[in-house]
Formats: sequence, structure tokens, C-alpha cells
Amino acid sequence: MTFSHSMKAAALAAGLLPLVCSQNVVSLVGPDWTLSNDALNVSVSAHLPSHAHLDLYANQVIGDPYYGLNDFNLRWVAWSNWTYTSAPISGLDSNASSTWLLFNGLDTFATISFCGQEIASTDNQFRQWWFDVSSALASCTEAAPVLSIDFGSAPKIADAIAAEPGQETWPTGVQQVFEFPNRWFIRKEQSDFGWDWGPAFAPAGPWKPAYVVQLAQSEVYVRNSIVDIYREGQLNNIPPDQTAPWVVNASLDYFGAAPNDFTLSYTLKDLENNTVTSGSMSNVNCTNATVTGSTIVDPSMVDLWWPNQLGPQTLYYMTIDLVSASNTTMASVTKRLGFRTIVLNEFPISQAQLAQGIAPGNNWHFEVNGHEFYAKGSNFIPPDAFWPRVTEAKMDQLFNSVVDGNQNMLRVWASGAYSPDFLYDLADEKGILLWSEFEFGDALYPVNPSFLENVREEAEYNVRRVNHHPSLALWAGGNELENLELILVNRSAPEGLPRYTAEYETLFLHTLLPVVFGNSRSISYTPSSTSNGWQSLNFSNPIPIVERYYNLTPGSVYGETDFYNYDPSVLYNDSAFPTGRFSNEFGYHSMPSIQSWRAQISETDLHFNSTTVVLRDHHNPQGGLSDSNTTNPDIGQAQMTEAVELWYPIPNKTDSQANFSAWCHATQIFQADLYVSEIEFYRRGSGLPNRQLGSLYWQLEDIWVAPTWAGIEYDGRWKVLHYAAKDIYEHVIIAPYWNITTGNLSVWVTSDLWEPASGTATFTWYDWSGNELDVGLNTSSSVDFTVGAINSTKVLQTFATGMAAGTNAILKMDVTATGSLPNDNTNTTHTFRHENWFHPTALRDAQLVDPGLQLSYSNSTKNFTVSATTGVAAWVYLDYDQPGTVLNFDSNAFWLAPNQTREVGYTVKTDASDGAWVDTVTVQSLWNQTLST
Ligand code: BMA
Repeated sequence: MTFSHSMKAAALAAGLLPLVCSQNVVSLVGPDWTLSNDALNVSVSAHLPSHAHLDLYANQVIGDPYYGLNDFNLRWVAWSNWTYTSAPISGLDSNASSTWLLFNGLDTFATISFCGQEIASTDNQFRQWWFDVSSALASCTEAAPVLSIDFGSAPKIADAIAAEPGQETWPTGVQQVFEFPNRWFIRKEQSDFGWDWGPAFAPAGPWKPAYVVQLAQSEVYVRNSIVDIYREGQLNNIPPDQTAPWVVNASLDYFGAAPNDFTLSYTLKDLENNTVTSGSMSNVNCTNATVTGSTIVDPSMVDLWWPNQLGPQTLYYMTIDLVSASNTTMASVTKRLGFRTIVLNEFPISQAQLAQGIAPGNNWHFEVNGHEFYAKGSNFIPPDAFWPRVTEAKMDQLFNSVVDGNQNMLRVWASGAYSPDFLYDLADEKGILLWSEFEFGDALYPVNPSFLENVREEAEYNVRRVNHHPSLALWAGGNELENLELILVNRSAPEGLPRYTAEYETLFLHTLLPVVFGNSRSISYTPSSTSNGWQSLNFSNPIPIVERYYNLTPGSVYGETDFYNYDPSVLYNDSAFPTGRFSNEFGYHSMPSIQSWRAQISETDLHFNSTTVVLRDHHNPQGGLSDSNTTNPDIGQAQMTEAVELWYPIPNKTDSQANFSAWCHATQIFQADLYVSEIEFYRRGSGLPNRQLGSLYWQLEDIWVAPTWAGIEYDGRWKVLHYAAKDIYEHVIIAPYWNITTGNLSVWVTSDLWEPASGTATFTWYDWSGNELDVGLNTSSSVDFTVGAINSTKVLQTFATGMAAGTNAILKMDVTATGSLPNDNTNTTHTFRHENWFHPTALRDAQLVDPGLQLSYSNSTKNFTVSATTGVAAWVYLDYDQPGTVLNFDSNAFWLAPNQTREVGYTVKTDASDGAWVDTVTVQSLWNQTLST
């Protein structure tokens, strides 16, 4: 049969399984499965890992779940039960002392039978499950037993739990429902029941690898493990002594016979396989489920790991062997890890900080290896509705786009799934900090003992599984709990606030916090994103954190901000943006490109308000957090339309698909424009009293093709936003701040370098034809400046009161600065350049002229050259149209002054065209938007 030993060898080689002498591990990964539903008369070949939708699609029982309106048409799949049945499992050893089934994940409600005998039932997608099936195997009359897994319908079971007598309820409007209700009763990816950016498939299936493990007497199998690396004396959430030795604490979770009389030995190697240090661990302890030990590593022996742009991503391999008294290795685990500290600092603003001009209140920022840094990034959502088809190659491409976009942190949002190990591995290699969250969001949750115990097990497994990754930056309890859910309670049933706050604390402070602090000294915890941070932190209390909630002192600044405003007049209105220490979410939705739409909807649906497009926009009353009080079913489309109409030339092309494409693009320009002005505002705050140290926009990428907040489309194509964010996340930027009412115009240079940088800012006023203007503002055309480390400085201050709408003047701002990169041991001086444009008139009313854009491609340099010849070109955009090909240009969505030329390189992610895509590249600017062709 079936699950071959070569699979086992491959899994071993890939480091997926612990290498142990005589264990018999039979992988159940592969194609030898059947998916069936007797009532529906369906029986098709299937895979493990998988989801029922994927196997039904592969067998053409259903069409592509992502096509057209299949999100709605395939509801019956979610309402049905599905059975996965293995082929007879050969290769089992009848002399084994014990036989186990090990599942790294079952989604979600499964009843497991082995050789016809019911073994167990499961009820949590996020837990690992293992069962002793020795007696079932002993009494099995089949030569090769069969494993079958019955999956119940998650939406049905959630409804049944909700209907149980005495079940918990919440005040009206608190529980955010998207498509299927009652997600908060079950431990399954919350966005599987729908979200404002995604479909609702509620898939079922064995979504992670599974194994049969056979052990001889006195053997053990390590099913999970944790390595925690911290500075001696370190406690969670407290900046540690950076000169202290490293403590390496390791713990192996096993099943099998409890070992006695053993040692734990370790070897630390660099990536070139040189041994750095090795020895036996001390403080060894053994329970019937875990073996623990620790050692000290001299800091001089290892190099630090740093995030992207802040230093090298140095990694090591650590092997931990469980060795018996007779010197046999009973179990061995190898983990790739790094040495760094990462702390979320929420301490009160110190006297020294006050003396620097920082406003009182509390800090809320990250420190890596003892250094403050500016966190630049976005929010990561599930990259697919079906995790089993998320490949490492696709995530590698996505994370390359994160690095190319000058980002160093992603918030792995709280209502998807805990990230697979390969995602953390990629983040470790590329230096992307992953602010990780437990899977709770936009709802309150039950707190009955069995629910809490289920959650505790889920958290233990995942905290221990990923702790060794240097990219792991934080554990947060959930999404929008303190700043939304408790506020909604207060609004709708204020008398219930004490009760629901107590329940919130039961789950997020009394259940999850002890899992983080009990397993790890290296990772900080916060119960909610977003929050005003802690009010006190005291490790002599059983629960060290007391949350601040809304105990705020006027004039003080606390915590994170989360900001959405769907009135498009918010663009350029800096006074609308929140002033906090860190921004973890903000955004506005836009349409994907026509190229992406074509992959998932029919040609006849390619209209801005076609039924299919409107029904795939889930930012509406059924599926929109911010609009739940409205009744307009097309709210999302209307908001995007209003934004374009308010600010830009309105697309009006004769060809209907060209017009659709222009509209899609125009919504992306508004989105990018808004995010840039917010990022400029937040980054400038690094030099203002609020000492703002991070901006993570909503959201990095798409789960499918639909109008959403994403900057990267489902196939990896960059929207205008990702290019614009890349530009505004450069180390040194120049940006305007204008108050249309007072006329106050200032220009600031902001730097996130770790040393001061010096340079020159230049200002040139033009009209749209490209003539230089004297606008009578009496300002210098250039100014020298020094900007401090992670700071901002004003380089121009004037009053442009005469510049009301209709002014034809536009300002080009250039900055050139020299400075050094963080942790650059070569002492090289780098030159940083950035340019930006300010227009006091809405581009809708600007007297645009044809800029005479020219585009050429050089086969030798592999660069495109773009130039403007007859006027100023706004939002110059290179585009390509080659199905199956995904690439990004090095820069895009920029402005050009007349006679300015820009060379643009590119990175090809996937090329299905053998280079022919080059001939499809076009260039346009805002000028083209109004042209009929
Ligand atoms: C916030 C997020 C998500 C949501 C997004 C857009 O509420 O936390 O839940 O998708 O805004 O509405």
C-alpha cells in the first residue's frame, strides 16, 4: 500500500519528525484517502492534509469555490458532514509495545475510528491530538487497519451549542456576525464563518499532517517541544539586562513510557554546521508528559538576530537529545533559532523621557535587543480560506514582498489560524517580526470550564510550538476587545459591564496570560489589540497585569490606536487621525485590479456595481464592523465611489472594461493616498510628544479577489498601496502637513535610523505644465537639517492661506541625507533620498495637462525608463497584463516633474509567459484616467 516509508524518510529529512532509533512512524500524509457523504451519495478520492471543499473541487463534484458567487452557492458543503477514510494502513509492527494516532490538527468536530472501533472525538481546530490505539490494534482482525474520521458541520454544531439551555448570551450588537452566526462558541478559525474581507466556507477536514506512531517498550515520542531563550533574570514585558548571559530552557512534550535515569544533552551549531557549544543540560525535570532542562550560553559565543533593516538575521541550530543511562538516544529534537530579546514596553514615561519632551503617560513600543525601533508593517490575515493549499513557495513570495516593501513587522491578526512553522521559519530568515495573537476577535467568548480548558490546551500547544522563533514578537489575547467589545457592552447594556469585563479577564488574563508566562520568559503578553496598555505590572501577584482600560489622565498619552473612518473627506485631514504611541490598524478598502477580477468572475460581471462584484464586497451591514448601523447593502461600493468622486478626475472611458479597470485603479489611488497621509502622520509622531513608534496598516494581503483593505492581491500582485507604502516606509522621508482652515503648511523630515542623519531639503513650486513658480511664500528653496535617531524635524514652516481650491501650484519636496544603517559594522556612510509632492487643490479640480509620458525598456539593463516631457505627471503607474505572471516593479505610483526620468527595475515572482510580459507593460498617470480610451 499506501503510506510509504519513503514518505517517512522524506519527513525525517525535512526535519518534520524527531529522529529516534527504533520507533515506527507511518505518515498518513498523501493521496490514499476517500472523502464521502453517504446521504449525498458522494465518495471521491481525497488527500491528507485537506479540506472537503478541496477534494470535492479536485474531483469536480463542485466548481472552483473562489469563482463567482460560489461562496454562497456552496453553503451546502458547510452544512453537511464529511468522512475521510484512509486506505488500509500497512507497515504496522505487530510487536510494538504501543501504537498511537497523532493528529497535528483536525478541523474541527471529528469522531475518529480505527479498525472499526471508535477512539475519540475532537472539538478544537487548533489543538494537537494523540490517542493510544494499542488495544484497538491488538483486537483488529484486519491485516491492515483503516482509519476513518467523521467531520460534523461546524455551523450546525455552533448553532446547537448556542441553543443549549442556560447558554451564555451577550447584549445586542456586541457579537459581530458576518455570515454564519455563533462562531464564538467553537474553537475554529473565526473568519471561516465570514469576515468583511472574505468568504464563508466553514471548511471541514484533516487540515494538518497525521501519523501512526509505534513505540517499543520504554520508548518515547516527542510530539511537541519548546525552547525559550532569554537573558538571565528576564521576566516577560520587562526590558532585560542586555549584558546578562543567555538562558536556554528546553522542554520536550512526549508520549510513551516515562523515561527514568536519563540525561538531556544539547549541541548548538551555526548554519555552517560548526559547533558553537555543547554539553548536558542542568535542572532536568521529568513528568509523565514533559522532560525539561536548561543551560547557560555565554553571550560572546553567539551573534544577535535582528529584524529586517536593523541588522543581520543570524540563526543557529540547537539539537536536544534525550539520552538513556545506557547511552541510547531515545529522542532528538533540532530547532533553528536565534538569540534576541524583544519586549513590548508599556512602562510609565520616565523622568528622563519627560525631560526629552515626551508627553506623560505610558510607553507602548517594542524594543529589540534593548533598542527602541520604529515598527513599519501591516496586518496579516489568513492567505487562503483553505490552509492546506497555502504553500511555502507562495508565502516565500509574499514575505519577500513584505521585505521589499520596507516592512519589519506583521501583526498576525487574531481571528485566523495560528501560523504554521514554515511561516515563522520564513519570517526568521527574512527578519519579519510576527506579533502573534490568540484566535479571538470582535466578539466576547464563553467562560464555562470546558471552554476555558479547551482554550488552555490550544494555547499551550501553540505557545510551546513556536516560542523558539526569533521572529515571534508578542502574544496578544485577541482583536478589538478592550477598544471595541467592552465599549459596545457599555453602550448597549452598561449595567452588564462589570460582569462582561470580569468574564473578559477570566479568559484573557486568568487563562491565556498564565500559559504565556508559564511557558516563556522571553515573550511579552497583552490581553487585547487594541488597548491603553497596563496600569500596573507586578510579578509578585499571581496575575501580574492589571489593565488600564479607560483610566486615563488628560494630557497623558497611552497605548495603541485603531482608526477607521469611511467618510472620504478624512483624506489629508490630519486632525482626524488619532494620537497614540503606536498604530496597529487603520485603513480603507479598494478594488482589486481587473487582471485579478478576471481570474475569479465572468467577463460579463466586470462592472463596478455588477451583482457579483457587489456581493463579493462584504464590507456591508451583514459583514462590516464599522457600518453595522447602516442599511445600505452596497455600502462598500458606495464609499469607494464617493472617495474617487471627491478627490480625483472621474474615470469615464467608452469601453466598459477599460472604464471598470480605471475605476478599480482610481479606488486604489485613494486608498494609497489615505494610507500615505496616515503613515506620514504616525511616523512624524516619533519626533512629537506622543513619541509614536509604530504603524501597521490594515491589511497586508488578500484571501481571495474582492474589494478589501489589502495592499497585495490574492495572486501576489501589488496594489497601488503596497508601492506607496514601500516608498513612505523608506528610512528617511519628507512629507507635508497642511491645515486647509488655518493655512498652516509645514514640511517635516522623519528618519527611523538609529543615528542622526544630516542633509538638505529642497522645495520647488511648479504649475501643472512644469513651469517653476514663485508663489510668494518667501521660503528658501533649500534648507540644511539634522534629524535625530528615530525622530522628525520641521524643515519648512509657512502659511499658505492664499492657496484655496483652484490654485494651480504644486510643491515638489526632495530630501537627501547621509547617515548610517543600524548595526552596519562596515561604518559605511549611506545616502538616503526621498521625494514627495504637495497639492493644495484636490486633484479632481487640478488643471492637469498631458505630461507626455514616455516608456522604454532596455534588454541589457533590464530596466524600464519612464519620463515626463510636457508637464507634471501625478500617480505615474506601470502596469502589466499577462495571466499567470506576477511581478512587481521596484518603484511605482510616483510623480514625475517635466524632464525627470526614472529607471525602474522589477522582480518577477512567477512568469508563465517566458518573458513576454515585458511587451504588455504600459504606463499611465492621472491624466489618462479621464481620457475616453
Ligand atoms: C478591523 C480588523 C478586522 C477588520 C478590519 C476592517 O476591525 O480588526 O476585524 O477586517 O478592521 O474592517
